[in-house]
Amino acid sequence: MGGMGGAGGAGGMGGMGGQGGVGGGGPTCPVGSTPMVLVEGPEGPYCIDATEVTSLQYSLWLATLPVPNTQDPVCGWKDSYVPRSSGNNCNGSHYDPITKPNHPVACVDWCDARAFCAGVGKRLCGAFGDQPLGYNEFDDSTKSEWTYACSNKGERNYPYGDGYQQKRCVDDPFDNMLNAGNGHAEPVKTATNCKGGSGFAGLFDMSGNVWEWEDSCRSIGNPNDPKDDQCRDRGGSFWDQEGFLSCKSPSIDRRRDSFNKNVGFRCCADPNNLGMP
Ligand SMILES: [Ca+2]
Ligand SMILES: [Ca+2]
Ligand SMILES: [Ca+2]
Repeated sequence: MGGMGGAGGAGGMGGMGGQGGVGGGGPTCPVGSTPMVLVEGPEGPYCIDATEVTSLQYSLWLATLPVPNTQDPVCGWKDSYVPRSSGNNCNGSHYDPITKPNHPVACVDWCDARAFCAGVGKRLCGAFGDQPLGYNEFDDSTKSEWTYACSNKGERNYPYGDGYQQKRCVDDPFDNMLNAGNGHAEPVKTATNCKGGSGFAGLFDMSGNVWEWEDSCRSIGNPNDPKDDQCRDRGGSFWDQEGFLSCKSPSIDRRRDSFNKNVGFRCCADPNNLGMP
């Protein structure tokens, strides 16, 4: 069983624990890109990135020269996956894989996030069973992969417990200044106690640091324009205080094509059922 520690999901493996472990068969998470945590979900095991996707990880994907946007009709307007370096508080520091490799990539829109996840063999977190999540189901841990993992299977309001703890995660107070939009993200896992409990010990920054895009959108505005549709992002950021930082906080309504220095993402994936029939 020692091998399961790497997946961070040993505590939540339940009945599958006996078959788990590297070399012993059972579900494991995809290797490569961002390390993942194995979660025993209500509809079976799934994987979620242990951290927000970093600038270094994003750069390695960009280096493969992904072509926008060949697969997803709602993202057919994309002509580049390079994070924005101007507008909406963005500058070159929000995607700097050389000097800030472990900072979360920010200034990316929903389509960037979706394309990255697919490009590395994962998917943007949504509903169980590899489905988009209903726009108003963000707070339902029986539906949302993101919320289920963040809330320790629906048991908690925050990854670490029921009550909000200032500076436990990278929130606005974290840098000891209430500077709202003038704050900044930290390298992933900087808030070492901003993590899930027993079953999700390796899961960091679900509250705060950067908001995280979710596969949960609704058609709104011009019905022929997917850019002005609204999509969820989750968990709040360094910009935010208590109201936006819980596992069940809704996003501000954000356009599919919106980007900002406090918005990034992480991916989910189906496990590899090694050795399973
Ligand atoms: Ca601050
Ligand atoms: Ca986050
Ligand atoms: Ca629209």
